[in-house]
Amino acid sequence: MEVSLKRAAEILAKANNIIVTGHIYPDGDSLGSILALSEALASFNKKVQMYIDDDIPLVYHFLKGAENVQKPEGKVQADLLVVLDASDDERIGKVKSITDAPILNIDHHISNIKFADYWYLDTKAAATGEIIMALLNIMHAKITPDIAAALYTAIATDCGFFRYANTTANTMTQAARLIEHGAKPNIIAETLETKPLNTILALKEVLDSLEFYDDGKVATITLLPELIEATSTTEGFINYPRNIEGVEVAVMFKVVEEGSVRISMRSKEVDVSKIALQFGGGGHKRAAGCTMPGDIKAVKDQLLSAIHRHVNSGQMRFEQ
Ligand SMILES: [Mn+2]
Repeated sequence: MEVSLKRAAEILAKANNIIVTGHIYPDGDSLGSILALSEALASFNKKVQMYIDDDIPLVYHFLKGAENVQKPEGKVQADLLVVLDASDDERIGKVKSITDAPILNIDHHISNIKFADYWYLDTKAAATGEIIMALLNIMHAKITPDIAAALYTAIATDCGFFRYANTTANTMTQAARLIEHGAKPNIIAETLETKPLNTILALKEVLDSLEFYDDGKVATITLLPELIEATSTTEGFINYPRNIEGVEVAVMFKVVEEGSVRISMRSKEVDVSKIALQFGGGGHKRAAGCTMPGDIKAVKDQLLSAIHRHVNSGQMRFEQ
């Protein structure tokens, strides 16, 4: 059932034992939203448990409470499962099976499949963190400096630090309020932008893999397993092909293991969420991803011909 944000607040108010989760491959938005909502719920004396079926990238360990996020195991008592920033229950991995509690999903992905018992979806929000900010307001929750840092991280990371097309006046208004509540933009930006040396060395090789298709409108980078092993993170790599003049769609192919390729796409105009959906993935109009089985050559051929059709048809363009 679709619910208003006010109704979502009521559902949260009624629950006492709450599990909060987000998608696998956690990012700043999913993790920041989980930490912020969980701290707010705990301040209302709720029992809150945070679960993510994945490791939390080192770069986010500075967020208070990140150390309390658990990996799912066995069965957990709860009367509500809150799923943040995930469009599909497949995306929460094993957390799906630790409880039979009803699910409240709060999300901003256009590809959301409306799997939950209750869902609030705002595809105009730049980040789930932006929605959580509004929710905390309705709940009259106190925005502590830790909540402010978590939500600022959530919002800033999903809108490329207020540079992407999803950045709205509301995005900046919420960010401004978070700064008033103690978020430190310089410290958060510096922390997130600092990269280990191994990542910069990996980037040298990644740039060697640059390829162009469709008259330079499509640019790809490819990461093989050894390279993925050698770097602490691949975050931000896709911005290099994305930022090249004339490139419409940027693709990062990650061969995580033999026979499985993880794909991230970024675009300027083409709706890449539709391409990702075609291959069982999802995301946003300008940022989407999927995982495809097969060897890298076959996967590349398949995906690039799908992109080719979209880039050249003009049909998949969308209005600003
Ligand atoms: Mn998000």
